[in-house]
Amino acid sequence: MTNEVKAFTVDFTAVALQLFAAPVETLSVKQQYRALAALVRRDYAVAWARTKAAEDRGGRKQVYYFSIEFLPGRLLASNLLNLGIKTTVDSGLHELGLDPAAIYAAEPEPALGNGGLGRLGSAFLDAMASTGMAGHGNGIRYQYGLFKQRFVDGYQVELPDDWLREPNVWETRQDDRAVIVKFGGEVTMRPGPTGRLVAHYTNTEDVLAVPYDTGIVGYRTDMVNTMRLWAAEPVPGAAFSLTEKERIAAITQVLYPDDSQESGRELRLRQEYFFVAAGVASIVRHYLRDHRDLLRLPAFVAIHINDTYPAMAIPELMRLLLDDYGLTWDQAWGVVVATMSYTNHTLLAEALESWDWGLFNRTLPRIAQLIAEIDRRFRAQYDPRFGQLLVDRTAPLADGRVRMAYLAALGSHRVNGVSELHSTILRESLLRDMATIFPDRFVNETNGITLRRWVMLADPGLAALLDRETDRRWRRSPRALMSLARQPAATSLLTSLGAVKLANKTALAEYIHQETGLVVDPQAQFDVQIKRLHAYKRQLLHLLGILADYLMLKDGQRVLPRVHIFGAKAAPSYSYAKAIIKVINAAADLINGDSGIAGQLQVVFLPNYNVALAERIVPAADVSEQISLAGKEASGTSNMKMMANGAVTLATLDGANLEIRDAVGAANIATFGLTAEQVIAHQEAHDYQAAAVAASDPLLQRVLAMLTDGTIPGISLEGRVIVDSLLAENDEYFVLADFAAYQAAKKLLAERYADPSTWQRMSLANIAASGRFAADYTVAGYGQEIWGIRPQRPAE
Ligand code: 26Q
Repeated sequence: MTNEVKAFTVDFTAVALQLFAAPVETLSVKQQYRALAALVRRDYAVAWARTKAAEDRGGRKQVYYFSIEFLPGRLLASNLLNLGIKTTVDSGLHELGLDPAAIYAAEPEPALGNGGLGRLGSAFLDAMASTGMAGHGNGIRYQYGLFKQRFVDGYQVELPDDWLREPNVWETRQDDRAVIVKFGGEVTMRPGPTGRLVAHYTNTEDVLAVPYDTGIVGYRTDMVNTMRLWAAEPVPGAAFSLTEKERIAAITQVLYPDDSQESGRELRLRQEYFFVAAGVASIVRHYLRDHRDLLRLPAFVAIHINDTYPAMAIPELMRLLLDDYGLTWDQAWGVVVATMSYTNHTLLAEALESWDWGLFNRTLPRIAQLIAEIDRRFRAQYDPRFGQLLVDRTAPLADGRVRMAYLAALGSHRVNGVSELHSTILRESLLRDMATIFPDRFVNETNGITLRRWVMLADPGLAALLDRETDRRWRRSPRALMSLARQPAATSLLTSLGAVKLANKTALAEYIHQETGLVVDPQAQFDVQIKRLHAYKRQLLHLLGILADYLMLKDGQRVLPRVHIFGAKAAPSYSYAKAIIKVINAAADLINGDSGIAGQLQVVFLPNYNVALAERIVPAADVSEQISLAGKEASGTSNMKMMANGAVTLATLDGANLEIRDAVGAANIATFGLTAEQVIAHQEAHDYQAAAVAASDPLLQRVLAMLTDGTIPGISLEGRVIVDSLLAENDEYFVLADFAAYQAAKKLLAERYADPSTWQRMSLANIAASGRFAADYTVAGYGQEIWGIRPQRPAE
């Protein structure tokens, strides 16, 4: 035992004893987890305090990343890794006869997000801390996170995620930093001492916002940034009824599990204003401790708006500057625009956020007034130059609604999309008129991922191999992975890569067996689709492909042995998505139970997809399905995660898939299907006829028949709904149009897979090219082009 390991076991035993008054070996795994976490917190406490003190000295510009969702994943193992003590701790735990993996898995997952948008926020916090950028998160401390998903008879059932029933060891409640947020009431303008009109609020509903801070530990740096999440409570000392108390608690009670439609609920509006107002107030208060001149705010503070949900930061900062600090409108607006920046994450017009003016006005009267004034001044200023039509199309207020994307773009000095294609479509189509008025505001920042979590933590076998090949350089300089692709790879490297993948697949096969009872063959190709369930992401295309393969097998044709693995949650109100889940599960039962094709085709839908489950699946993927309808997926990030773990992407020409293709070369990816331009052309010409496509393809006809003719038991309703969406409703997402091309692309990947050395070469090329998608580079790009800050330790 090394001295370090020894020292750890002594410390750990002592902390455990102190916390639970019992020897560590006799504690439950949960208790062991809590003891270890307490020890880890102690380890970074000094660095956290130092980071905050350095910040208080006020010299460096700080970024505040406002996001209604964060998805950090479990923190214990990641903190150990970033602190550089994971190997020591793993050995120490083994010395004590304990199981590190079990202890790490005892941590409840903080599921404070729906998917990509929340995960991206957390990846950025990790990357900023790791590269030495002062960047903090601002969000909501939801009492209940995203629902837990179970399948009952193949149907999705949602269970509440009561994650705070267990103590959250990572957070610190900061009572002395609480702020009051005001809702409702009336606003009157009265002349103040200087004769200017001053806003007075009466009859407001006051809510206490209490911050809970979590340290964000950078990879091997002494920087610990802060993720600040706000909880709503009654103001101490104020009288309130039980219903009032409940109304307040409701603000931070639940994460909206809906990323499909804008669900215009008052509570959501209150949530948005609550965390934004609290965040802006605490930033300004903090700023004024060391500075006097609010006109200089943008030199020291950048506020980033993660999609439009925090866009009220714009009128809220206006409100503070005007009402509380007496700036003039033009001064305040200048400060706001220079401080704010906005990322758009969606091209689905129906997903753009807008609010009913009446509701908005009742809930947030002063903010509504300010938006009306922003709107009025915008029209007055730009109408003469751009004409009324264009100004009408881009103004924040239209048709009795507040249009948040226009407000966000108007009040920010930068607007970005999250992949090249997405940013282009934003500029040329979705926000085209905005880009005409403000051409210099629009930039692209392609998404990125935390390679350390997705490779070092999730795939330690691969990480060890990459350490050897790059002399560990890839950990800090992910682009160093490119050296793997330069020379023809040694056979030994390819063989090791194959062995790592097989071991990962074997581990996932064990998990599948444990969770579902199904036995899958780790030698078969693992074909994976993991993401939220959405019509545009086209899990349905994947399913139709499986059914076609099944029919071919039954006809006696040979196909490559394949295991299809799904992970996806559907919004509880999204019945079409839920129908697809049911049909995939029912098809899985039929196919997995058919002894006539045993071992050649299997389908697994793993329940409760979340970050922890992704960490099991991603390292085991051979094929990464990224098959959204072109022009719909803003970027995607599971594509990057699986690529970094050596999967080959099966992709439409959408989102970041295009950049992945450019990075790996066309030979190391399988792309297929309509381009975004072709899709738009069909939509404009109204010349797509789904039924005609089906009629001309006998295999496709048989596949569709299976959905309604009873071949798949128990789906008479759902099968009908799906077939109707394809035929009667003319297949909004062009599933049938892309079907034949999809099958051909899949077949190509089957052929490549049949020759292990060819496949391993492709796999290696993907790993080698994945470095550029590290979030370390992404945040550096934001720093350079948007926030005006630099990493202290940039990734090379
Ligand atoms: C809206 C209204 C009411 C309640 C909830 C919502 C809501 C919640 C979550 C709307 C949208 C979301 C999440 C969107 C999201 O995750 N988008 C994804 O962002 C990723 C990061 O940029 C991209 O990679 C994905 O392409 C994009 O789909």
